[in-house]
Amino acid sequence: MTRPPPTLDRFLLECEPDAAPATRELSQLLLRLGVAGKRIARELAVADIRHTRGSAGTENVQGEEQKKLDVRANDILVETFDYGGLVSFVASEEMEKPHVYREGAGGARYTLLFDPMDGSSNIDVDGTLGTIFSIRPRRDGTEADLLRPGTEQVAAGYVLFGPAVLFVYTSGHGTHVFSLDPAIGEFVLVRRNLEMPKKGRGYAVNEGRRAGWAEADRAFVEHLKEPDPSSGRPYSTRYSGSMVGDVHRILIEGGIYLYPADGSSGKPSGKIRLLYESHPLAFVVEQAGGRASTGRDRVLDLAPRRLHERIPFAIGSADEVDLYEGFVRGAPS
Ligand code: AHM
Ligand code: MG
Repeated sequence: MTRPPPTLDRFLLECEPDAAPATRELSQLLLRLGVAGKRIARELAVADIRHTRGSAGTENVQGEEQKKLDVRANDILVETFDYGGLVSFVASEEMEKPHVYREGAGGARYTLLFDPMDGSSNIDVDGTLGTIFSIRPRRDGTEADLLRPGTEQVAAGYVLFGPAVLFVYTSGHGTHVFSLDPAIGEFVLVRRNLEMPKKGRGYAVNEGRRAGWAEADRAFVEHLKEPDPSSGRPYSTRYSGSMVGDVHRILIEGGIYLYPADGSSGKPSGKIRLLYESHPLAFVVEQAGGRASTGRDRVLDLAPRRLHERIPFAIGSADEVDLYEGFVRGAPS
């Protein structure tokens, strides 16, 4: 009898490296993130019918407009962990301060961070979106638990809302991809230990913001566009407005995603948030053989000083990230 590919719950039970109690709790946590992902996918699927697209009329702590679905996805995630004492608190791109749970908060082993709806500008046009998550060990139960390097993440991943709903995660033992089978309502394993290409042929960056970039960023992108068949150039631009969508493409096809510092639009450190976006995606991509860098430093080595800190962010295939760092150091290929 041929065995069907495992569902997420079976994979977590059978294939997570050890069955220590902490690992079991981690499996529970990941499973619940899968449930939250399914609920958010459902919200997106019926958004037009329920008239839930559009602005919520509020701003987040970074002064960005919140959409109704940003708020709804955040509420779903907060509510998902409001029982069972799995996490002591959650922190989110959409909340100024962490939300502390009362039940079991003291005994929980983990904390959870998320960007509930990544690529918010795609909400109103039915474009690709994602939910990014990062799981960390709970230490003293204060915000200081979070202001630590990305190497301390226990697990991280994202749910991609595209033509299919994908659940992608790592717990430090490879990166695995699951696809939601709507007929049974379960995530099913489609790629185990994903290995991304060492080199790609695409780049993702918002070139409309070029005027605010540093010279090295401009020179790097110009270099990618210059024809040189022997080194695979020119590269193709693939920018969707959703980093999860772009990074997922890069995981499969190779290439680089870039959000540099932008001096002209009030984003001297770029847009991407270290804790909710950069750290978790860096963990996933490194586990698939890729790299993530500010151009100078390995992203997973960085510890933020503040919860909502942003960093210039480059992520993708090892060759392209190496090349980018060469430009930043002033030593192009
Ligand atoms: P968000 O989490 O508020 O949606 O912001 C992050 C997103 C990324 O997914 C995307 O790559 C980028 O912001 C798009 O920003 P811009 O419109 O400046 O290109
Ligand atoms: Mg985001």
